[in-house]
Amino acid sequence: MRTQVAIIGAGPAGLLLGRLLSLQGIDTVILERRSADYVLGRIRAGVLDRASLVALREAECDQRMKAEGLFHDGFDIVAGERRFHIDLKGLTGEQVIVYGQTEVTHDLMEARRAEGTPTFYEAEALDVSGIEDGPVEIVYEHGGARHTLSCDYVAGCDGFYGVASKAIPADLRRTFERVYPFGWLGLFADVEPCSHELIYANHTNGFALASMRSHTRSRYYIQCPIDIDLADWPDERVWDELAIRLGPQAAANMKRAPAIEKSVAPLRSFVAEPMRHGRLFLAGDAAHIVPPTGAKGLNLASADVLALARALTAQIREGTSTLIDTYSANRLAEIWKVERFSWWMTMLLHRFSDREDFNARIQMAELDYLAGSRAAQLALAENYVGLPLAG
Ligand code: RFL
Ligand code: PHB
Repeated sequence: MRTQVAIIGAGPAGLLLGRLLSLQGIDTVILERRSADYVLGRIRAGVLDRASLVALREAECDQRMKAEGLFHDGFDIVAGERRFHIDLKGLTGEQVIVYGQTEVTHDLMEARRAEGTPTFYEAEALDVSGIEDGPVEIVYEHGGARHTLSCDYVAGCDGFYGVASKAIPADLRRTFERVYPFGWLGLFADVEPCSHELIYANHTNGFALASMRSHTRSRYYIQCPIDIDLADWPDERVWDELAIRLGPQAAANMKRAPAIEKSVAPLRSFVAEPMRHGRLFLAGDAAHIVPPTGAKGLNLASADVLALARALTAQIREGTSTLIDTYSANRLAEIWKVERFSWWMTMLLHRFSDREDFNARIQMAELDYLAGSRAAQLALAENYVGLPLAG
């Protein structure tokens, strides 16, 4: 089999790239290790910023998001006894949209199905070769047999545990990582949210977040030790902890119901440099991870893919290499800003058991400053809605 751009991974990054390239008349094949149902069943991101909005619009896949997404003007921060509002719209003129990653994935899968462009599910890429001097080939396993996909370019959209980045020689690759000493226990329930906007809480028991997917579906998270046994966390215990951490106002409005999903996610910051080597390009979680506190993972993937689709289109259709040559450096400059923001939000809102009193006091001072300073709120808001996109 042969294609112009082989895409490894059918998460949001891979599907979005496939769609943007198809609209430019460029051939793609997507290889995805999991089944379509498995990919659709992964409950992850909930908040879309400017990058995802622009990307879905360019992909002509934003109709349902615009009709069913919840447009939010801001969110609340709870810190100790105090609850204050970050007025995203008033500060930046922009909103964010609550629209689940599962819905984004569903819409992109449908668009690809309607185009008739090939996606192979349960097709695991095992090896990528020839990215420096060709021929470029991907060996993959599908239906119990090994196959080869030949292509002009490879897009590694295969997430944190993917294989694409391993094709970059180890001596040219540099990674930066910070693993946080806790995780998030997430709970999904078919109940009305406790607030019409998100609530981020810093409590002495640890961080908590009240989010949602719709007016009838809530998504909650609490900070927890990474090695907890979920059997020790029956739903009632999670609800009790949420009620404590989110504060009395949220607790009074909180409706409880059995969890339809409950899981623990680790928190990590990670960047791999460079994002391009020869004919291989990385995008999304394959190149970087942010802790979810700033709601940026999916949005960063969207911004990568917007830039990569433009770069590959210019190269393939016009033979202009400027954009592919600058892809890695330009994206990394933006990515590090988002890494900084996500790290800052994480440091601001979580409990660090090994922290000295000094650091705890600094955290309280920072929250106090944020509560009272328009300048500090603007700095938060402009990052949360998404910094301006290059180009
Ligand atoms: P994905 O979604 O991990 O997709 C990669 C795909 O590649 C496949 N794959 C392979 N396929 C073929 N061959 C191989 N060898 C392969 N190896 C891997 C995988 O099966 C998979 O389908 O990466 P992508 O597309 O880059 O998308 C990134 C986002 O999924 C991620 O950044 C976000 O979910 C992060 N995130 C959030 N982002 C936001 O923008 N806003 C949020 O509110 C937000 N909340 C979250 C989050 C992530 C969370 N978790 C669970 C980590 C909340 C949580 C709890
Ligand atoms: C979510 O709804 O899953 C969500 C929202 C905001 C975040 C992280 C996750 O910062």
